[in-house]
Amino acid sequence: MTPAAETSPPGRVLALMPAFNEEDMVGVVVHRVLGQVPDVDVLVVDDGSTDATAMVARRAGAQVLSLPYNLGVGGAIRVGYRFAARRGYDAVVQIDADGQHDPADVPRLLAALVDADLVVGARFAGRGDYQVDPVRRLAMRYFARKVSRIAGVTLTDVTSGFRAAGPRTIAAFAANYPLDYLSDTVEALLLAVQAGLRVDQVPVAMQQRGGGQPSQSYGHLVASAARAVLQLQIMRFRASTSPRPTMEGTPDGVPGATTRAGSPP
Ligand SMILES: Nc1nc2c(ncn2[C@@H]2O[C@H](COP(=O)(O)OP(=O)(O)O)[C@@H](O)[C@H]2O)c(=O)[nH]1
Ligand SMILES: [Mg+2]
Repeated sequence: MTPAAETSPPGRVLALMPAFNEEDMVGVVVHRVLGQVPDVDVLVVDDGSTDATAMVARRAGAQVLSLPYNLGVGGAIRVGYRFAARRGYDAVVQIDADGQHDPADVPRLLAALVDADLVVGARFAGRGDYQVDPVRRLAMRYFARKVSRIAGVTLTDVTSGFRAAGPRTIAAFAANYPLDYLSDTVEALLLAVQAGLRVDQVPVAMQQRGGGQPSQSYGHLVASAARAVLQLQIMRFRASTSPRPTMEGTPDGVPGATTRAGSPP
């Protein structure tokens, strides 16, 4: 990939940032994203934060949608995709507000949209030295294997929330985006695959949190993982008993897309 390709954004780009009590880092992240992509618009979906997240984000140059009560990450992302679809954005890049995703990776994610409808920023795929505890790591590997098998695409990090989406994915996710924790990453990928969208991944570096608190307790993580496993089994069963649906029947239908294998890890 040439440096020119890395720096040319695919049309109008919206950086979509779900944020819950991220006053420590959201300003830095917004500022750095604005520095990475020419003419990017940044939308922070402030999800009932009780701190100064909205004010800090606005001061840094973001548009802020403040939700009246907490919808969770999936709900905030769905709101963001609807915003992008209505306003005719050509690409969305989802990036966390806590500083864990490096805005310097955004141009590479966007550049990969030339050949894909949805690009996942894959941690542990050769860039950076981010560590997670062994239990989480095991769960992540499990989901990656399952999703890759269902999708017929090699994806090594299906719980990453660092993603870029092209116009077809924007239409699909504006129409339907899963709300539950973990579904917002794992199930969203499967929805894209089942809609016939092309999914790919690029390696990204992952940082430790820059401030604030992780949103999920360990107990909630385990419960979410159990629910996601069940969901996967149901989706796999459905996939094995019915023909793969396309988006042609949906209001935002985007016919003609195909799925192809992602990059190897
Ligand atoms: N909109 C919204 N964003 C949230 C919520 N919980 C977490 N986030 C944001 O989602 C991103 C990832 O959250 P985090 O707790 O760091 O998840 P982790 O990185 O998977 O541990 C961060 O930008 C958070 O601010 C929520 O309830 N609503
Ligand atoms: Mg985080």
